[in-house]
Order: sequence, then structure tokens, then C-alpha cells
Amino acid sequence: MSKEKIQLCDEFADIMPPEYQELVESATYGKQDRGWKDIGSSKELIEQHSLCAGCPESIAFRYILASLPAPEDTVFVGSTGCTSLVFPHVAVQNIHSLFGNQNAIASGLKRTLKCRFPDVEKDVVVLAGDGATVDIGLDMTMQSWFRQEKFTTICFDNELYANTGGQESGLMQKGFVAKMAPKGKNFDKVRLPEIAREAGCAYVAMLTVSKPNRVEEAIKNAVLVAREIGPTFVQLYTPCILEIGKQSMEGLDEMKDSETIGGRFVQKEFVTEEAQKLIDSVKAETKARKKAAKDAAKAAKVG
Ligand SMILES: Cc1ncc(C[n+]2csc(CCOP(=O)(O)OP(=O)(O)O)c2C)c(N)n1
Ligand code: SF4
Ligand SMILES: [Mg+2]
Repeated sequence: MSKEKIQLCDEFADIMPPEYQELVESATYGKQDRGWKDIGSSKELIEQHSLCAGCPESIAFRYILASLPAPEDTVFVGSTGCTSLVFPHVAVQNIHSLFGNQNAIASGLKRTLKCRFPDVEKDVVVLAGDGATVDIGLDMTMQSWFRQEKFTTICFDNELYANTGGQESGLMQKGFVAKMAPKGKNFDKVRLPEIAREAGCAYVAMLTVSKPNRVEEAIKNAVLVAREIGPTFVQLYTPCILEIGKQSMEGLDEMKDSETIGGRFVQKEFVTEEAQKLIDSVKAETKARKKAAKDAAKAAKVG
């Protein structure tokens, strides 16, 4: 599949890095039902990362990249923060925007891509931290939702400004003491999913990245709804293990604890009627296609 999407120039084939050769040979560009289960059996779209060992953002990146419906026609818009250091290692087009400006950049980009490629569906996906999304960039985030810009916003919520040493963020939980917020947070965690719903997002999901199938479903829903209907938002809890004093192996337990009943990250979804109809029809189509393929394989075996 990848060969139809990316190719090696014959003259340079022998000097291209092995990672690139592998990308051409066995990445999942153009694969219709790509998803997290491809991880391990095909070339991933992330070569390495510069995050702390065990940082849940790294697994979040892998699940998201594996779940994009069409990575070859996707452009990410990133913002300053821990996430931004990862984009140079990612085999999907991406733009680094000024901290907080990501949704304004994405709005312009999506509109431009629509004009430039009227016959190709180009997906735009913002991926930024909580500081960029809900504090410094909240105006841009909300304006893009009010204006019904057709792209997906993903927020890596680690409940503080990690990249600058642990300052308070709007998504930090009340009472939390961080290295650079020693008095403890005075206010409640901002209810961003509810804000997104009220601001006009057609699909909103909040979850941790403890379960790859759930992340895949949320990302696919968000990107497909954004293509057809309007803005979508996915908030993923990716705890900063460095700031909350956890070991590299403890991120998963932290996420699981936070998603149990009464926790801050019990999975939440807000879907408009129109978006739900679209999601249901895509699911039915996928099911029918997979069944037809299975039946055909069975028939070929019998024959
Ligand atoms: C315009 C601008 N203001 C402030 C900064 C400093 N700065 C860099 S990263 C960052 C915090 C990032 O926090 P968040 O968005 O939550 O991402 P995280 O590092 O937690 O993943 C800040 C304030 C900057 N680079 N540019
Ligand atoms: S500082 Fe925190 S969020 Fe940033 S890479 Fe390290 S563990 Fe992850
Ligand atoms: Mg953060």
C-alpha cells in the first residue's frame, strides 16, 4: 500500500536511510482499515521520540498515528510544549505554530487546502498541550469552534505546563501542588469537554490513553466527523510522570486510576445527532466491507 503513496527515487534508492526504505515498504499509508493493531506488524509513522522515558504522550502519539484515517493526506498543527519535540520524528506533514496560535493556523490551513485541493479530502489535526489549548490559546481554540472550522483539535492534557517545569494550568486539578505552583491550585479543573460542546463541536471525547481501541475509535470518529460536519475535540489524559513523581512504569496505573468511577477522567463523549448518524453509517459500511472480504476469502478456500 505505501508504495502507491510514497516512493523511492531510483537514483537515490541505495543511499536512502533504512528507516525511509522501511516506510516505503511497510508503512500503512493508504490502508483502508488501519488502526492500533498494525503496531508491531508494520512500519510505524513515528521513528523515535524525545519525551521522558515512560511518558504516556509517547504511546498516545503511537495510537493516534496508527488510527488516522488517511495520514498521507493529513497535516498536523503542533504548538510549543513537550509534544512539539516529537514532530520532527513523525512521518506525517506537520507545522509548528506559535504557542497558543495553533487553532488559528489550522483554520487558515484547512480553508487553504480546501481551495488548493478541491477534489482531495485533506484532514487537519491540531495536537497541543493543555497550556496551549485552554490557557494561552483558549481564544483561538474557541473561535475556531464558534466558526465551525472543519478540523480536529486534540489536547494532550497533562494538567500543567510540563515543558517549562510545572506551572499551573487551567486543566490542573484543584489543590494540586506543582514545582512552580507551590501554593496549590485554587480553582477547579476547567470543564473543557463541556465548553467544546457548547462552543459548537459536533463530536467531543475525553479519555485516557490506557486502552488503544478506545483511543482509535475517538480519533477516527473525530477526524471523520470534522471532514463532513464541523469541529471536533478529543482530550486525552497523558499524565506528566515527571511532575507527579511517578516512575516510568507507573503512567498506565495512573491513567487507570483516574478513569474509574468518580475519577477525573471517566470516559465522556458528546455527539450531535448529525455526527452520530455519520458514525453509525461508517460503522455499518466497515462491518459490511469486512464481512464481504471474509466471505470472499472463505469462498476462495472452498473453491
Ligand atoms: C508565545 C509563547 N509564550 C510562552 C512560551 C513558553 N512556553 C513554552 S512551552 C510552555 C508550556 C507548555 O504547556 P502545555 O501546552 O501544557 O504543554 P506540555 O509541555 O505540558 O506538554 C510555555 C508557557 C512560548 N514558548 N511561547
Ligand atoms: S516532562 Fe512530563 S509531559 Fe514532558 S516528556 Fe517528561 S514526563 Fe512527558
Ligand atoms: Mg501540559
